[in-house]
Amino acid sequence: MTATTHTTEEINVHALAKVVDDAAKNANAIEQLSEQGYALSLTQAYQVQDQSLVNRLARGEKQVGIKMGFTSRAKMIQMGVDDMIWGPLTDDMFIEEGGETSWEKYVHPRVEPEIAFLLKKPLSGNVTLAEAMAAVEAIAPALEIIDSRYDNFKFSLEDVVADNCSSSGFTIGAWQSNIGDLSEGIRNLGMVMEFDGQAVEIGSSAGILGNPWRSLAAAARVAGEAGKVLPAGSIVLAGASTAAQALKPGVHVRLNCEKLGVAEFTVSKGA
Ligand code: OOG
Ligand code: MG
Repeated sequence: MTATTHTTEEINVHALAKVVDDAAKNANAIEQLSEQGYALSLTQAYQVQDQSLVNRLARGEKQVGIKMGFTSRAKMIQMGVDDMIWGPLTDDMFIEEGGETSWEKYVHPRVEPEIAFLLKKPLSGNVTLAEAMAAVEAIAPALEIIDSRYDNFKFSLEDVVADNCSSSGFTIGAWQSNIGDLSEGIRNLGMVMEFDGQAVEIGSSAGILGNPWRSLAAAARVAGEAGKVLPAGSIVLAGASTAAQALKPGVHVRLNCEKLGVAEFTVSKGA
C-alpha cells in the first residue's frame, strides 16, 4: 500500500519517531517508511532516530553507548546496503551475559557476532587508530540482537537508520583489559557463533572493516559529525563480522572469540 507521497519538506520527525518507537515498544511489525510514502533524507532518518531516543530516555532508559552497523561486507551483502550506519545503545537493551532474553519482546529477531570496546576517555571527531586505541579501557566479545521493526526485515538505508539501525539487544562477555599488544591483538581473531553448540557462523574480526579498530575510529568520526561526544564509560559495538542468524524460542547462543573468550545468552521458550 503506497499511500500519499510525503516529500522531504513535509516529513514530521516527531510523528515518525513515535511510529518506529511504538513499533519497537509493542514488538509490532510495520511497513517500511519508504513504502508508506515517506521520502526521508539520511539526515532526516537520523533526526527520527534521535527523536525516538529522546522518547526512550523520557521513559527512563539511559544511553550506554553506540553500535556501528554495516562495517562488514558479509552484512552489507546480506542486507543489500553499502553504507556504514550507527545508532544508540541503552541500558534497557542490555542482556546479562549468560542470561535469558524473552522471545515475546521481539518481532523477528536475529543475532550476530561482534566485538565491543569500553572507553576510558571521551572520543569525538577525526582520530587516528592510535588515538582511538589510547581511549580504550577494555575489549570484549559481544552478541547483538537486531530486530527490524519492518515487515520481512526489509528496508532502505534511511528506513533502517530511522529504526535505530534494527538494534534491539546486546550481551557482552568478560571485559579483557590485558590482551597483550592491543594494536595487533584483535585484528584477525577467529569468531565462531553457535546455536545449541552447533557452529552457525564462522568469521574473523578482520571482517570488520579489515580491522575492528577502524570501526572505533569511525564511531568517533560519525559522533563528531553529529556534534556528539562518546563519553568515557561508553560501549561501542564494532559491527557484525558475519551475516546474522534468525533466533528461535529456547535457543542458546554462544560466541567463541579467539583470545577474547565467550559471550552467551539463551532465548526464552516463548508462550
Ligand atoms: C542493520 C544493523 C546492522 C551490523 O552489525 O552490521 C548491524 C540490520 O542488519 O538490520 O547491526
Ligand atoms: Mg550489529
